[in-house]
Amino acid sequence: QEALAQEALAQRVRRIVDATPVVDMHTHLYAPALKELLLCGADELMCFHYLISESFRVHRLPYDVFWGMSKREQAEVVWRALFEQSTPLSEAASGVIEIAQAFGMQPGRFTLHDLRAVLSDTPTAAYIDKVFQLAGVDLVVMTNDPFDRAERAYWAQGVEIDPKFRASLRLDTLVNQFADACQDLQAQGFDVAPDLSGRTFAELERWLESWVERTQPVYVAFSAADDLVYPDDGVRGQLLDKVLLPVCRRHKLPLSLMIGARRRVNPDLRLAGDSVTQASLRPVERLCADNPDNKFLITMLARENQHELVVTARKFHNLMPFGCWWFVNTDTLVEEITRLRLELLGPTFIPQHSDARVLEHLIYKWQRARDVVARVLTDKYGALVRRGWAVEDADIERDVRRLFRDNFWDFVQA
Ligand code: REL
Ligand code: ZN
Repeated sequence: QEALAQEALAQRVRRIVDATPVVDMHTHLYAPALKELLLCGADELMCFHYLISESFRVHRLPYDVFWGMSKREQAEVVWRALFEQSTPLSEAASGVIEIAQAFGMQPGRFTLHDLRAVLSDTPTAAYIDKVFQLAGVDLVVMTNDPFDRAERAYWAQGVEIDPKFRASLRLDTLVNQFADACQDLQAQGFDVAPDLSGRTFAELERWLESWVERTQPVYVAFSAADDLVYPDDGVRGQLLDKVLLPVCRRHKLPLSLMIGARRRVNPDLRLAGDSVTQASLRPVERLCADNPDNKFLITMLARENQHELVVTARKFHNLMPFGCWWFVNTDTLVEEITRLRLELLGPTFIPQHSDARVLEHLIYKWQRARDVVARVLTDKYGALVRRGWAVEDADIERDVRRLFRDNFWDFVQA
């Protein structure tokens, strides 16, 4: 009897979770107007840096040999290592199988050749729509870097951005490599100095305002390792207090911090060479406490930081925890983190973002997020029902909408 009731509940939750479109609040996808920056198709999927790093553990090629190959050849090397010489058991490798299945590939075995035939390597409008529809996503947030020359050139032309794509301003270069940023800004005619003297703050503000105006971002962001300090009278602290936080306040933009990425631990692996570190939550706590009129979206890369992040969110309503980022985006850890957040915050967090780098990633990343969210919610609703609290479809719909879209939009618009 009880098993039957639980099964019926699972089906209701699943139906609602599947029917609720997602707002994907952090991706590395680009609107089609930014041309070659939007990646899709089988070869790009194989050259995803998650798979590249996994493939090196199998093929063991010298780095320069691998990087010297064309994208097509690299894709073939990765395919051979992870799908022919190995069973695609990892999170990233099995994701490819899920994408193929969503595109109607015959069950059984397929080859890279078959995958190339089923997926498109040009992101036509129809193809983008198809992927969004298969993924159940209706809007994605891009990661827009004003210091990326290719990207900057498109924005300078006054591109028309497809409304399914929204911008976010990613300021890692400014905040983490200020000397480089300064050189670049000086070359663009801004009167800035590496020692922050003279008109630097006013000029940085003028620069940031121009990017807010141009891209209409939904938030401003940067990532850090374990070196974030706040309060801080160093360069980063002054940039925060005198430029980023005031501009965010003026435009009611959240500041998104992605904490715990230790960059270039193995530079030979390029994008795949970054690692993880635990970080202190104290700076986040101070940021939230000292800047009550700012809003902070926070994600942390280390599993060990997840509990403290959730506790900190209980203390500060201007903190919104989001996503299970990169190395914690695995079936086991997403489940653990989602339960933890639900148990300590109720449905007032953003459970997931895709971090998609290739368009088709949206499909498997969101299928998985939906699987976990449905499983955890079913469990929690089941316990409520057994304790005598009725759970209606309308309740489930409201909760799932919050988790998949409203918590993000309400926070951005607050
Ligand atoms: O936004 C970020 O900093 C990271 O998500 C990326 O650096 C990383 O390479 C990404 O692909 C991870 O999912
Ligand atoms: Zn990312």
